[in-house]
Amino acid sequence: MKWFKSLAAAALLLPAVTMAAELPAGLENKKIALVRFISQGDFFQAYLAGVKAQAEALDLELQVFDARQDAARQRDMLDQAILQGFDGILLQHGFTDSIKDKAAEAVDAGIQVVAFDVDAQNEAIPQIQQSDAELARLALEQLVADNGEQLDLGYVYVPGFPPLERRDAVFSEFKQIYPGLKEVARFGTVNNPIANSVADQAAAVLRANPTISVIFAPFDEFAKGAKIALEEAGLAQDVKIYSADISTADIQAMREPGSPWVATAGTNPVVMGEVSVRALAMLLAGENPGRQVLVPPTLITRQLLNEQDIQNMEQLGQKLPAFAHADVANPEWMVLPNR
Ligand code: SR1
Repeated sequence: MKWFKSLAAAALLLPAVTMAAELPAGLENKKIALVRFISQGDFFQAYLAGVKAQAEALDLELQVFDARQDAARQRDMLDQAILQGFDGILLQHGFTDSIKDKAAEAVDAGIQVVAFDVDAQNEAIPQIQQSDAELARLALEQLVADNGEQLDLGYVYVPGFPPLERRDAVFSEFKQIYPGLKEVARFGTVNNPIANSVADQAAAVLRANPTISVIFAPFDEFAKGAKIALEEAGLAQDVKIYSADISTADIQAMREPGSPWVATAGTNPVVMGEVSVRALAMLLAGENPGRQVLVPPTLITRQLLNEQDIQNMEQLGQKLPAFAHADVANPEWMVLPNR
């Protein structure tokens, strides 16, 4: 049994990753930077966890620059990342105007750059996204299937964010296809804490628009805000919420008895973080992940969560494998984190 014990001891020393073929030489001793505009909320915390796990699996040194929703700070941080000689930069959210020229400067300096949910308007920078049009379509089709084509709805929206703008384009199409869908109020903010700020706005909107029977809130922090307002106004049984994104906290909120939050469409944000780093690693290895790196979303209803008794993201991944892993930016040699 001595051999068995030493084998078991050796196994414990192995890194917590799934080993694939040998890593390409281009990935040795590389430093990458995550330059993020927004970080508060379940989605962004989980996204960071995915970035860290995938960077560790590939032995990439990672530094996180957190602009905390300050566009000028994000620009400065991108500048710092260029000056500090990072080999790769992952841009996460932000505004085209504040990063476009700096992102081009990074590319010209030979730094590999990828962007998640921010448009740097640069052909050399792959764009990573959750197929936002499909995500909005899934949520809106469920909204119409549940509530019919004639209804007054409230819409939570903030312009300027590419994922929200892509979802908004699909919402506009739906309103044309179904003229009976009446958007009677539009509101929204990303001021921290986002959910509470949206709740304050939603409370006023609901008071002024008693005919609203549905709220379309295509960001989970927006949906949390709408839910708080509906519950405080005693309207949780009368108004339904359709959203984007999913997290363990969201699953619990959707499953609360009498919750108005009945459906959402999304991906696993941990997977989005992993895919973002994998796309960057492919560039560092001299491979092309493609101009658009898309991760398909899935619809999740309150009914499904209750019927399958899904309590958290881990169980969601067991029932719906799309939430555990995305076969995107995943060449033969890729080393995946163990989850
Ligand atoms: C303010 S933008 C918020 C969105 O970014 C990510 O795409 C998440 O899906 C979230 O809904």
